[in-house]
Amino acid sequence: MSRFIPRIALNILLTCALLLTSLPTIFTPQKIRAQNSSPDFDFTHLTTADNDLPIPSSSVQQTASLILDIDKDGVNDFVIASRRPPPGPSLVWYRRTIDDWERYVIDSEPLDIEAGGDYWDIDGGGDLDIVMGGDSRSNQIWWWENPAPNFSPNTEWTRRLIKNSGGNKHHDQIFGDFTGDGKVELAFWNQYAGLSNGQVRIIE
Ligand SMILES: [Ca+2]
Ligand SMILES: [Ca+2]
Ligand SMILES: [Ca+2]
Ligand SMILES: [Ca+2]
Repeated sequence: MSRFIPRIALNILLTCALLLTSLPTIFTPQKIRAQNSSPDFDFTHLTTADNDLPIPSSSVQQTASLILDIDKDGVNDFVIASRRPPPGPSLVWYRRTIDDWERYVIDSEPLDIEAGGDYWDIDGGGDLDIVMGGDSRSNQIWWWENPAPNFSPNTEWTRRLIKNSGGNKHHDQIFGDFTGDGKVELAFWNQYAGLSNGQVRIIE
């Protein structure tokens, strides 16, 4: 489970960085020194508001982010999920280039994606695939097949259904070996599945 710890921390940092884009009057300096960190360690604040990054979607609700190395070049990329309204790409990734971030569309269709998401090589093809779950308007969980090495900014990934029944709302998913048999399962919350606080379910 140790692999999840740094990734979760990075996800939190990324989410905070994206949230900060809505607070330009507070965080106008481009360099933000991290509290309680080495004096030589700085964050660089990039924002779509200043065109440092392309906007992810016409949607005004960016609900989930993931950090993973999609193209397997040894450098992390990141994913942004959005939900309606208004319509727009529901899932994009930002590919790290030598000195910039390039936006690639994973899925142009509008989906009601909830906060959460995770990644794993679901099909065993040697590249990391992505999972997201539906919000309170959706009973679906989806996964997208990484098309590596055939990437282009407008080449969308194949989306497949993991769940299309039962209760709505799936706020968080995570891959792990929860049964201790050496094989990875997918666990997810299903908040509207019937119990007062929803249910945690595991799919092998
Ligand atoms: Ca990469
Ligand atoms: Ca794969
Ligand atoms: Ca693949
Ligand atoms: Ca297992």
